[in-house]
Parts: sequence; C-alpha cells; structure tokens
Amino acid sequence: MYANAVIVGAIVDVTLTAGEGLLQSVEWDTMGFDKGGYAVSAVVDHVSEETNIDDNTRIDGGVIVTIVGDVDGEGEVDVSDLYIMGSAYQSDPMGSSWNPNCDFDNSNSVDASDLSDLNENYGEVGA
Ligand SMILES: [Ca+2]
Ligand SMILES: [Ca+2]
Ligand SMILES: [Ca+2]
Repeated sequence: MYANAVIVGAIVDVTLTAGEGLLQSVEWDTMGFDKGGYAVSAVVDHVSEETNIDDNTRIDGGVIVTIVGDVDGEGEVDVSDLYIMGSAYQSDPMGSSWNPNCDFDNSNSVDASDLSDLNENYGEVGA
C-alpha cells in the first residue's frame, strides 16, 4: 500500500487461484509523516503468466494526516470537532453514529479517552 509514492504497508505470500478474491487490510502508522493529504493506493505485483496487469493498481481516496482532535481535517482543533465528536460519543463500530475519525486511540469506542485527547489539543492549528 502506498501513501503518495511511499510504501506504508505490505502483504506478502498470498496465493489466489484464477478468479479468486481476497480482502486485506493494511494499518498505516502515520507517525513521522508530514501533515497534509495523501493519495492512498494499493498495488499488486504481477505474477508469471498474468495476462492483465492493468488491474493491478487501485487508487481509491485519500487520507488527511492532521493533529489529534482535528476530526474534520481542516487543520485546527476547534468547536466544530467537538460538535462532531458529540454526535459520535459513546458509539462503537456497530452503531449508526460511529465515526472512526473520533476514535483517536483506535479502541473501537469513542469515549472519555478520545475526548481527553481532543481537549489536550483544543485550539491547536496545524501546518
Ligand atoms: Ca491482474
Ligand atoms: Ca477541525
Ligand atoms: Ca477510543
């Protein structure tokens, strides 16, 4: 998996038969990356005898790396982020109000710990 042109994760030793599919997830640790937008893409190496290599790259959406607490990704931790967190508060991934951007500690719950993280950075403005 790439973030812009940087490899941020890889899955190795996958075997598939013709026509078979596989859903994989890759976790990207954004520590050390500059704040800003990144295009995310997945690339599969081609194998011997593969006839269609045009479908080996998938570019799908982007990720904004920003300050912890900047839920809406506009570069500042402010009341709008607090409002969004309020809507997702006490939710988990099964709930209709779930918002993964509010789960800063990746605990699968938007709770007091996440609110504390937002509060810690309240007023911060990113680069
Ligand atoms: Ca292919
Ligand atoms: Ca914000
Ligand atoms: Ca959490």
